[in-house]
Amino acid sequence: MATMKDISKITGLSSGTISRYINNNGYVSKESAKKIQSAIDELNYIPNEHARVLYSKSTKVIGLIVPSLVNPFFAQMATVLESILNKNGYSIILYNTNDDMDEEINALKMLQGFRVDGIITGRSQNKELLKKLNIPVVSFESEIGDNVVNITANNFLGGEIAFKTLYERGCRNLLHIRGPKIFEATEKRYEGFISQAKNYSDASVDVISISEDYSTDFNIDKILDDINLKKYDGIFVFNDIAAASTMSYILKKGFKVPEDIQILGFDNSYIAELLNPKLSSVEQPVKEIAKECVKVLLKLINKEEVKKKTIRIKTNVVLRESTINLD
Ligand code: XLF
Repeated sequence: MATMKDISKITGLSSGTISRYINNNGYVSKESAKKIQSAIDELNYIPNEHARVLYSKSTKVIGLIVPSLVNPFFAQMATVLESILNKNGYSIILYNTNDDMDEEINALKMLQGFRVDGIITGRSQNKELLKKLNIPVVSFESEIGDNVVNITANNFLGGEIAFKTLYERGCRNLLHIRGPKIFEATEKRYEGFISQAKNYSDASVDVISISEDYSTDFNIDKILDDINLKKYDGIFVFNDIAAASTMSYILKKGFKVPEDIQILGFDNSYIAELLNPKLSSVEQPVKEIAKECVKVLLKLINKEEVKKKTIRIKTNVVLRESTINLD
């Protein structure tokens, strides 16, 4: 395996210069940088990560913790976050906790052990532990407090938009399928939806709560079998994957979407386009949220001040075929 000495032999440069270039730590002239890079390419040199970490005190690794990889929104978030972090010279270690407190604690301990430079966590439940970590942390969804910066879609506004979207399309008998009460994001969606509904006395809203996010055992039939769906002309579901199962159930029962019942999801994840009919959905702007997470985390890593502790990203509705077209 090629070593720094081999690069030194080819380039005629000192190991100090080569090490500064490889660790991106100090001045190296453009000419020397070019020589070193072409020697690295020629020798297929792979830096010794242990040595590099000891030298630079940075692992260039970010821990990413998500609650559910079967939920397309989190799969998309992880993909986009990884790509932005890679462009900034960071790799990731990914943990999927299945919304399990203990799995999350285990992930946090492992990441501390790996000496990651920072952590990005979504829908975290271990707020006290996160606050105590001596590592920069950015959270999407849960508001942790202290030095942890929270970056999230404006879920309350999203809930308001959801109500208006269905109301403007003629829905007056609405059902909201509300997320698990421990999810901060979906609680805000519910509050926004209900607060808008209060402005319209000719509309009625029923709410049913679901106790968990989509998993491979998720059984929408068990939940909807007891509901008299004939009563409703519009349903707002707390996220896209649950909206997809709801729509499939409703179609199976012989209702037409959107003619009999209009359905609106939340996330605007990639599955919205793949469904039949295509799902209208309030957007969580994944790219913007991810960009902001990385921007803030890098600031925290570089010990720059971040004044805003909660950053809410504007959201909007993306209309497709599961709601009526007003044009
Ligand atoms: O935690 C919420 C519930 O589901 C999250 O933002 C999501 O909308 C992802 O699908």
